[in-house]
Amino acid sequence: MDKQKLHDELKQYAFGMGAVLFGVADLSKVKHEFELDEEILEKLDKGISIGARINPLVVSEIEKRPTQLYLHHYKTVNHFLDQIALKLTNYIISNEYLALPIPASQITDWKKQTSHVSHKKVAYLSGVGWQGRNNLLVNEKFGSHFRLVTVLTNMPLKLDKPKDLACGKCMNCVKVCPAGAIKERPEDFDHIKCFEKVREFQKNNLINQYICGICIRACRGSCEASR
Ligand code: B12
Ligand code: SF4
Ligand code: SF4
Repeated sequence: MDKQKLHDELKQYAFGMGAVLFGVADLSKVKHEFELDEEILEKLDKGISIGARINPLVVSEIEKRPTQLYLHHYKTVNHFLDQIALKLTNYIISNEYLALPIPASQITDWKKQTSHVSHKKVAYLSGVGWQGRNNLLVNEKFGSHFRLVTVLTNMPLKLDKPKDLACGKCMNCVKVCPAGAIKERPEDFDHIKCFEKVREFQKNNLINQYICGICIRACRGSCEASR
């Protein structure tokens, strides 16, 4: 089957399950960065990036701190993405190719705060969005109102390319970050300040999770529903 057809078939399958973003990245040059067994990585050279919407009304409630509603939504969307990734993986395997779903949100090294694979990196390389000032992936339609998951595979799929887009003059997230972690240049983002703030929220806010959501709220894209 041709690569474009397989790409479109998987995209349709993912969208049919409720995904709103989809792209395929060539990972051959970056996969050495991933925290996975070399033997596994040798066999997999593509990453399928899938995005699911974060509900704008849930996020609109976050003013100074994360809310209970957001906590539940965060967990539900992670679970939803893991289910989509699992179904897509099984579909690929049933077509005699290899596939590995990467958890939507699992920290493997708490000291370094890393996971097996960077979903943002795969999403950027597959044209899903760009690295915003808020250090999140930003898409022209959804802003940062989406979460991500990745499926690694060796299926011969048509590859997508990174998009040449950036934040431009927008400074919405810089103005609202309670930690002062977001700067004008995306590369100056202060991970430590952000982490200290989410830890403070976790301790004082009765929310047993390192979440915030304020910089998601600020980044609305052109999605009508998020205004
Ligand atoms: C650990 C973690 C955290 C840690 C911080 C880790 C860190 N140092 O950034 C904590 C707990 C603080 C955290 C906070 C948040 N997180 Co978090 N987190 C993760 C997790 C589980 C692992 C990230 C990781 O491995 N980082 C290690 C570094 C090496 O990788 P990276 O941060 O992804 O960075 C890569 C890219 O930034 C890229 N890169 C760097 N510079 C540049 C420049 C350019 C131009 C390009 C193209 C790429 C690029 O290369 C880096 C390395 O490959 C991911 C899930 C995952 N598996 O990816 C979610 C994830 C990144 N988190 C997410 C979110 C939404 C949040 C929060 C908003 C929390 C919340 N839900 O309320 C905050 C936002 C903080 C912020 N503004 O960045 C989403 C981001 C979705 C999106 N649209 O981008 C993810 C992808 C989870 C998901 N399933 O969607 N997170
Ligand atoms: S998650 Fe909160 S503290 Fe971290 S960068 Fe976003 S707004 Fe700032
Ligand atoms: S709020 Fe504006 S500056 Fe911040 S990441 Fe989104 S588009 Fe970029």
